[in-house]
Amino acid sequence: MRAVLSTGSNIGDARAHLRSVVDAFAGHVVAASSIYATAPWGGVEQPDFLNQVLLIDVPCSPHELLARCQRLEREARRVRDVRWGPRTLDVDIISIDGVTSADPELTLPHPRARERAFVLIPWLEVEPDAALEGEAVAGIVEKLGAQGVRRL
Ligand code: A4P
Ligand code: MG
Repeated sequence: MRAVLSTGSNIGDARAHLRSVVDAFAGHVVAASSIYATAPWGGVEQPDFLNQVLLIDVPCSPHELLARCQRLEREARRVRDVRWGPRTLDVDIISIDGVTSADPELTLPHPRARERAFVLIPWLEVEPDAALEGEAVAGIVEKLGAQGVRRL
């Protein structure tokens, strides 16, 4: 199974936090996008983020993958306080091939991905014909605009 992960950081050594995810999935990473500097999405005033998208071969069940992602967030000493606020590391599962789920613990595809250029633009870089619920990601991005997402 193939999964699309979105990673983000805007506290501390953001590049190192993103790299920790690539390292943790070493051997399963099919493609890694460039790193993007992105304006904060969601209305909280905070520093710009760095964001990246990874395509990985899922080495485990979807829930085990979520647990691994959350472990990486914990290892980055992420503190959850402000929703959509600043964070050392956020690892979201955007989609897993062939899996749809309405479970709030793990909703697939990620319910807010289609509103977020910081997810979709890096995703397009590594998978130009990507689709989200049957819709071409390229078309969704065209409607959204760049939202302050710059490739570094
Ligand atoms: N959960 C359900 N589905 C999923 C999924 N597909 N992937 C559950 C990951 N987690 C999923 O997540 C809350 C719960 O969602 C988890 O317990 C998990 O079981 P969280 O990461 O603790 O909550 P959060 O991150 O505070 O909220 P949310 O809505 O997930 O925020 P996001 O989506 O992570 O957004 N702007 C820019 N430019 N770049 C960013 O990276 N990130 C955020 C955070 C806001 N603005 C941003 C960025
Ligand atoms: Mg999250």
